[in-house]
Amino acid sequence: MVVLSRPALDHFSHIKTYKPPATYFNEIPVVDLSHPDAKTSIVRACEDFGFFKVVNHGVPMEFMNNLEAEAFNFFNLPQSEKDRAGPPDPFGYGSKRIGPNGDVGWIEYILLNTNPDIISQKSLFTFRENPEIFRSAVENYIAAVKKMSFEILELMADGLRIEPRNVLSKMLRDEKSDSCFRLNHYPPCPELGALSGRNLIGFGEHTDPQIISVLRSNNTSGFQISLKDGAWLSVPADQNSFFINVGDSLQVLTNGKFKSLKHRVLADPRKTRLSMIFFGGPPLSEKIAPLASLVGEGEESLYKEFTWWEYKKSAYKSRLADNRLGLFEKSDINPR
Ligand code: GA4
Repeated sequence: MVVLSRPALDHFSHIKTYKPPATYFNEIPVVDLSHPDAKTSIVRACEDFGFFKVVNHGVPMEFMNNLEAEAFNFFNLPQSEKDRAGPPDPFGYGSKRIGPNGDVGWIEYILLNTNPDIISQKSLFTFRENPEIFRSAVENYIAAVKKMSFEILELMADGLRIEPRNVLSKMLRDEKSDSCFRLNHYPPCPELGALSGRNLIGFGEHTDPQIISVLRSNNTSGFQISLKDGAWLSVPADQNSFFINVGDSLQVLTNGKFKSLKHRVLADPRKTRLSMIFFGGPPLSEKIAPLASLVGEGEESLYKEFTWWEYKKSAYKSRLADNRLGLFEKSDINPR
């Protein structure tokens, strides 16, 4: 990524550095997947936050480390090499521009479709000497993370006491599941010193449109979640764990009981952040509407039914920070 001068930096959004009270740090829910009652803590975390950290997840560290190393190999290539894998359509390599509608961030990334047939050829061919090493690092990692996602969604169904227990996971297990995967590289931004007391936005605030997102990063923090009172809470990095976000579609499926959480990433002046995120989505033709068993007696369904394709189409017309679910709400009762 090209180093920018102070005036050029002004094109990026920055915010006044904000330090939330230290007590907030104790609030991030941690779910031990090996605990017999993991389902109860998952449900509580999704209701209260729409976010939690997962430990004892069973994904081999080797897969996480291998992919991290391969990702760094890619991002350390000369710019002209990386550009051959872009621009994103939406898959492929992208730098600074996020999505098609004018959002920018202090970031470069690779976006991949996780369908095994189409793990983007475009981004992998740049590894002309070792495309297979990169491909297998991506595939091993995604396979293990998918497996963990299925387990989490099944524990969620158990915790919500809904049947069958694969009611949520089957949307991701489906071979037509429209899931995607993102490798995000946030280079350090030393020029930030010039913007004293300010932070540069790496990835602007947004909610994820899918069902769940599974994030893993190296040990550089920067990820922040939005709390109910509007404050931003910095999530301490933990390279050995995963962080789960409820997506918009899961908010709808649970009739607003689970919240899709707004989050963002701030750039660091000194350290490189590398994150990998699996976005678990349903097949394009899947109908998304509150599950009947989750609309209690006397309660109303808060959302109109839509297909994932309709939601996705409308999401790609929006800006990152937009409230994408607004269009699909039945009345003006806003569950957020
Ligand atoms: C946010 C979640 C995922 O990163 C993503 C993003 C997508 C993109 O980068 O192309 C979007 C964004 C995300 C939501 C609104 C639209 C589409 C950029 C954007 C402005 C891959 C996704 O599925 O939705």
